[in-house]
Amino acid sequence: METIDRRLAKIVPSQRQFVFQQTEFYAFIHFTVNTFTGKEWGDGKEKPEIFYPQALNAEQWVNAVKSAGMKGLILTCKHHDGFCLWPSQYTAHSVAASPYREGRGDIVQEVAEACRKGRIKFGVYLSPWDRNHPSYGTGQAYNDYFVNQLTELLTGYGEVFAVWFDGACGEGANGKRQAYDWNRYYQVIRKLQPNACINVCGPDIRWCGNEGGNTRESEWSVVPRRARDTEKIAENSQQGDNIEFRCRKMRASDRDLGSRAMLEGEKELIWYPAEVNTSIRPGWFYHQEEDGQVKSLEELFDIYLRSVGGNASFLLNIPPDKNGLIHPNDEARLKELGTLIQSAFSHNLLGQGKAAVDCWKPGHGIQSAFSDSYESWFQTPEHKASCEITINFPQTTPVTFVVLKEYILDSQRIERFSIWNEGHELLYRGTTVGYKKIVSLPQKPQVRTLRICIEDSRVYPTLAFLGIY
Ligand code: FUL
Repeated sequence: METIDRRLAKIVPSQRQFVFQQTEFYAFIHFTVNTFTGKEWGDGKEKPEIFYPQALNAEQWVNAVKSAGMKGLILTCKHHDGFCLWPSQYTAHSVAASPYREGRGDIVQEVAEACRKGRIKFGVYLSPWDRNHPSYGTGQAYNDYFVNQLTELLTGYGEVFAVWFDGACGEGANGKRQAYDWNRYYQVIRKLQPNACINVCGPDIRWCGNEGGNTRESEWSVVPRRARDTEKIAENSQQGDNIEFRCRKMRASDRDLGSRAMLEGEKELIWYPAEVNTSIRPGWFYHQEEDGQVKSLEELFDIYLRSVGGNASFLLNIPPDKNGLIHPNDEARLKELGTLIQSAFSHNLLGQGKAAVDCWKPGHGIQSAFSDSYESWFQTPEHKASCEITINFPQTTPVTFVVLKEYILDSQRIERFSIWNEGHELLYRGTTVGYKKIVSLPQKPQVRTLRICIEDSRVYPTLAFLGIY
């Protein structure tokens, strides 16, 4: 029988997931009638006349996003209130009925174009829960409506890198019950935008399980197939479907989704990497009273290190204000964050040192991990699940970060590693690496020698990149 570690090490990303994971850090933009009412969830009864951002400038959004080092943007084209930021031909509840650009505006278009111009990726959020459309709750008619809207978004605005499906539904036990035809939605997306990932209520990218920027100690991309259903709980519990049972009580927030012990006995396994989403302010939408509550630089950098540097991608929400602009406080913070990230990782000290390893597969020596690309990678011989990498510096050097990246095209394998100095002093002990692990050494140890011990892995470990900063 095949051993569990061999079975797990066969699970690899699809091409679209692999490309997506390299996006690392990208923006969420929450913007709708809520921006004008001050609410977080609109009820669908808002008058389109209230939607009037008089200075909207999508290029300002894109510039702010780029200044933080983000490589994509996902726009709430329709939030739970049902108001569409594009002139959908399937509803009157849209920008077309608002005073914005005298009813001739199309914010999806403006944002998609600004992204293209700024060379970042563009993605769409389309809320399945719709509190405005009369067909919501009727079954097929709403699914048709939803597919029509998806089709508009996926055919009218160029390449889309992500379709973000929110699991939220606040109808409650006595509210409307809509059976979403997920498989039909997925088929439409695959057909119209085959390179797009479907996030959260979708098969490609997994919600990390909280909205506070919390991350797991050990983040695995190889998880049980049933992890795909956790975000459909809100919808299914409304329909009396016993998904709790089907999911064997698995939740997106569970601490362990992918250790060997957890996966033992799981019939179906999938590659399903995590995404951490949080807002730069307390709310998802802009509220003037939160102008003084923009997350601090330290907090944002910390979330970045734990998400992008913890085998997850980071989706950071920045809500434009009533004028249709990103507030100067948020704008300034994004720029600071970008500068900090850039300076933290600008100078790889590995170049000054001499690296050696105690074993390697021919053609995959440690120097194969020196350049940050997937063209070459380090690998131990097939039967060795551990190895020891030693880096000697010509003089004592302060080290703040160690960056490790697995060659994930060959799965996620490392289970345990540690970092030591020349005095056999333990500097760090960790578990998973995955797409990227940023080890923070806030005490900035002065080292002459750094030893990285990969202590255990699934069959054999790989490294696509090793960096020391
Ligand atoms: C939640 C929604 O209810 C919030 O309004 C927001 O869009 C967040 C990203 O997802 O489920």
